[in-house]
Amino acid sequence: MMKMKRIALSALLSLGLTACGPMEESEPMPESMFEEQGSQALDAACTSLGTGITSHACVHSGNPADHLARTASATRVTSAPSISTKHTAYDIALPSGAEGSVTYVPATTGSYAFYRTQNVPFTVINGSTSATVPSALSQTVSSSGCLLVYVSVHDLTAGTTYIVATGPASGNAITVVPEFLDDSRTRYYRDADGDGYGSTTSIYTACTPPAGYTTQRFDCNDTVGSGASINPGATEVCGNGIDDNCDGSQC
Ligand SMILES: [Ca+2]
Ligand SMILES: [Ca+2]
Repeated sequence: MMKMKRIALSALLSLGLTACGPMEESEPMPESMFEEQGSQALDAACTSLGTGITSHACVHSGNPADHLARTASATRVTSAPSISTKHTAYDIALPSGAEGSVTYVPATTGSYAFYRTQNVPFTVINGSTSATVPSALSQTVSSSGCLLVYVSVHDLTAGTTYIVATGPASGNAITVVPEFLDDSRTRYYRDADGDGYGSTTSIYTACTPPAGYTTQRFDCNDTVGSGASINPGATEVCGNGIDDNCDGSQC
């Protein structure tokens, strides 16, 4: 019974707590995952955010109903206005020509992406220790029709009050969209033969997957070379003895 419970726990963890970076589902769950499940950080293999999480943030920034206004504190204090609600675009008014501060208290430990409308100084500070939380990843954002231009990812601990200091910024204002990476993961399937359809081996990540992965699945032959012409998008060729289009039958 204990073994079954452990297997079930392992399955749940792999579905819900896999770190941002790629992890082959066929790999066994490392023991460390059980011990560190509450403090996972951005995986070292994650070098950029995938289009899924960026599109998600852009939807919030583009929806007037998802916007909330905040007036930043002029000083770095843990009593500064909060921007802790996910899926929200915070329109932050900054002190004229100067930096301003808001706070973020994560509900869950993990990696958080802070998308924003200007690439200006942006510092995340642990309100308890005053230590700066370095960005695990930062990059420009280029998404058609989206006002978000920059994002940085920070590994945060649940319940800690973080001071987010930003600015000065043009117009003394900046919009920030906080996203939790585990909320916006996409499943990618291994496509060894490069035909655009993947096999059952997959990774589930908010990051850009390594080369050779696709969002389409159901490739019944992912063999390099010979499998490239066999996939759900192929035309069935009668009489060749092959299920070319992966529908389970030949004609
Ligand atoms: Ca394939
Ligand atoms: Ca067929």
